Amino acid sequence: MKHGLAAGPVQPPERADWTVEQGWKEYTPAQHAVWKTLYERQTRLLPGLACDAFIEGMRRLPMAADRIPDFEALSETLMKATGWQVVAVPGLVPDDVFFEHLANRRFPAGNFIRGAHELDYLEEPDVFHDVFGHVPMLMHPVMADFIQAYGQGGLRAQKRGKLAELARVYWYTVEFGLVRQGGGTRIYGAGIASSFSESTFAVQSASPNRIGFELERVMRTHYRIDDFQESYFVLDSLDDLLELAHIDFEPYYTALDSGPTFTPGQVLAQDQVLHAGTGEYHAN
Ligand code: HBI
Ligand code: FE
Repeated sequence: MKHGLAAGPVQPPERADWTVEQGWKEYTPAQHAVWKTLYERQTRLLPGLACDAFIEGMRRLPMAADRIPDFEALSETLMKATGWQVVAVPGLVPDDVFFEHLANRRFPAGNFIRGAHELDYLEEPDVFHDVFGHVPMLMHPVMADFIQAYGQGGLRAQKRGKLAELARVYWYTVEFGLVRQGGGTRIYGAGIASSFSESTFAVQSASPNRIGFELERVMRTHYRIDDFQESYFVLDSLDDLLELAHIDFEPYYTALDSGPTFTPGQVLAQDQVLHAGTGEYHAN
């Protein structure tokens, strides 16, 4: 089901936008069973850890334990709620292709699923990460606008040579974002919400830093792609993303032409530290 060779050149796409058929009928019982295992584990875990918007989005979508969701059915529900669609892709797509989809409110989702022997290891975003992790938040009007704005901004950032900086915003919000809710801290990022072990780590472990989200600070902060994050950035409210969606990044890009960058675990004097991490996890 996964296109391309394991260690070789990527096959050229049949369509310019890299979309493929989901091929729902080709999923095997074993693949539906992997979805079921992941889905049941995560839906049991997330109440109390994920924000209300995530749980509400999940509840309203045609998603269940018994089968891998059909992208057309998801799109129908999403379209009515926020004007988004889910389209199938064979894996990671080039940045400009990714941005073009988001700018047009199409979320590219991997159509393949990880194997039963690698439930917690992912080389590329699969259908569980993309659909279970991302699609519930696309039901939320503010996130729906923010991700579209990221796509539009991505195309500009590429031309401006500031893609790495903009990608950090996506990483620390859409993928690994936390938000304050009712006196606590909750998950809204898809990278966390789709991961069994990182869901509890991000919210409950003493190890990572939890720091109030500040745009320029985040744009200067490197991230880990190989392990849990050392720092999570916390929004006061999901509504903060609405402002972020409308910000002119140009002055930030100019500011970022000089000044420091920060390592993933660094804590600064200027930070609003909600929790100072012990760092014990990454020390081991
Ligand atoms: N392609 N399918 C897919 N999913 C992603 O999340 C993705 C991608 N291509 C590029 C990309 N992400 C990013 O690295 C950009 O956000 C910079
Ligand atoms: Fe993702």
